[in-house]
Amino acid sequence: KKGYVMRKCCMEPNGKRTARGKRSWKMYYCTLRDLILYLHKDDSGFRKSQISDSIHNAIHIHHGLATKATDYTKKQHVFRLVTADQAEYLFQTSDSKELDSWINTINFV
Ligand code: I3P
Repeated sequence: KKGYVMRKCCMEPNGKRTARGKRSWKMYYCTLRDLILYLHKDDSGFRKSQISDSIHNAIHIHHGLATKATDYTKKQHVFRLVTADQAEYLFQTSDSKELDSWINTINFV
């Protein structure tokens, strides 16, 4: 699965709250491949110029869990992803269909 999403970092991979200044929403082109969510700057995806960024922003979803972020009311169509290493992210998708599709893909991949 692929597509544009907005992402907010909430917790770092150690379970510590993401620091002020690093908590803003950013747009990425997201690719799910081999249990890894790659966040690219744009849809040129795995092109050479982007590979280091893609790897730097990679999120391992094995033993992670995606759920609708019903407690987050500032934006619509948002899900929360908690990873095995206790990182936590919010992702905003374009509509409710995309929201369900991302959640199901991440949880049942
Ligand atoms: C964050 C940014 C986020 C905001 C977050 C801020 O500032 O304004 O949009 O989250 O609030 O810390 P920065 O860009 O300096 O990291 P919301 O959009 O959800 O309000 P938070 O610290 O309460 O998560």
